[in-house]
Amino acid sequence: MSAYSLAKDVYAGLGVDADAAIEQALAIPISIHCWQADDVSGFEMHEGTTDSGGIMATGNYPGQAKNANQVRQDLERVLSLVPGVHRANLHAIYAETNGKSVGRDELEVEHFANWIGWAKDMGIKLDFNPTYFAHPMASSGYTLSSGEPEVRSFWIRHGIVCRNIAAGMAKALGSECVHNHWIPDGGKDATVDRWGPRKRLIEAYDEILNESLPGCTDAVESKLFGLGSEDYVVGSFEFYMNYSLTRKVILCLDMGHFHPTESVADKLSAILQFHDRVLLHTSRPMRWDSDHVVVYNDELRHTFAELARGGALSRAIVALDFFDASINRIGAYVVGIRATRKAILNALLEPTSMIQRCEFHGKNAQKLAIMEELKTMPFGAVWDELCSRAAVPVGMDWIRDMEAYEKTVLCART
Ligand code: RNT
Ligand code: ZN
Repeated sequence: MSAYSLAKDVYAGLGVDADAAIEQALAIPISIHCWQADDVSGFEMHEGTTDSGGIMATGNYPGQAKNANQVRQDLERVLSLVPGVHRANLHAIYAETNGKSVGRDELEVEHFANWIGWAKDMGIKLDFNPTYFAHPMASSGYTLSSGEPEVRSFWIRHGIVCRNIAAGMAKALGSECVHNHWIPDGGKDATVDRWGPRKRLIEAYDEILNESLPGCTDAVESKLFGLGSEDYVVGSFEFYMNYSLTRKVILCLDMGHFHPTESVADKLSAILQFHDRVLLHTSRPMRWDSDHVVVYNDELRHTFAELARGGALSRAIVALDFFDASINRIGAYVVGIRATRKAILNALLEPTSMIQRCEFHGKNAQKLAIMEELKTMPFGAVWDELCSRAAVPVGMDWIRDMEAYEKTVLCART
């Protein structure tokens, strides 16, 4: 008897159908961020020095992708090592402009023609993000909420052209394109005008989102603090929670964007009482918003468990958001993507009604005992089966593939 059929029987004993869980777990799309491949650098050319805009990948492991072809090459390799349905998530700075300098407020869907063609070839869909950071016009630390009309209108134009690009991608690929707005705006220290920027930010988004664009699904992402915005973040959680609800756009929860003891998992059952869907940026904060590679830890497990318990897995849009330049970047991707899919599978294997019944009847010791036993159930055998059904390497086998790719491809990059 195979390890899987034994495991399947164990889960069946708890009333859980492992085959169905595998099938469901494979079908949930995970949007792979292109920016782990090149450390959030992008390929645009512009004059003057730029600040990273509050986010930064640290490390200089060999193999950073230096152009869009290399990013796509890396993503293809990654896709061959991870099970299930995936999408690719781009930022505006990944436009291909044929060596021409094109302003961020002049970008068009044509600048993403190669990406769209590639997505078609790969049979995947695209998501998109305006890039409101790492640009001379963002050097004051304020973009959409800036008090300088020129700066603010430049970024409003950027938001508008990016929505058109997202709608174009959606049309070309026959799928909605999730278009997530994150801005770095905020103050480093003792900010005394906290009202003005927030008021202007509302007005800016209202202008950007004015037109209804089929296929473009807008989301807004809050943050607690960033590099250079330690004291004040214009787009805080309270700001976006209210903005998204009143304007009917999607709220994005990045797992690294809250106080360290806050649980994103716990927020879901509150937010999804009011919202149809939520965008999740899976990330791993270490002491701060460090964007470490996602691993299969309690936070991730609890997040997906909460969604599954609420029958809400299809109401979460799952997108990865981490970047580590200190390790093999293919490895970073594969670890994070596999961990995310594992957490989804784990959630689907929970005998939820059984433990909820215990709780309902006040049998809380029994509940705790079952949950402890669940931790050492033969989950690994079900995960391996999922990988083998998806025809991707099982267990640690993918590591050799990563090493071979490093030798032949990554180390050859200069
Ligand atoms: C930054 C946000 C944002 C970015 C990406 C590149 O703190 O998390 O989502 O990481 O858009
Ligand atoms: Zn994010």
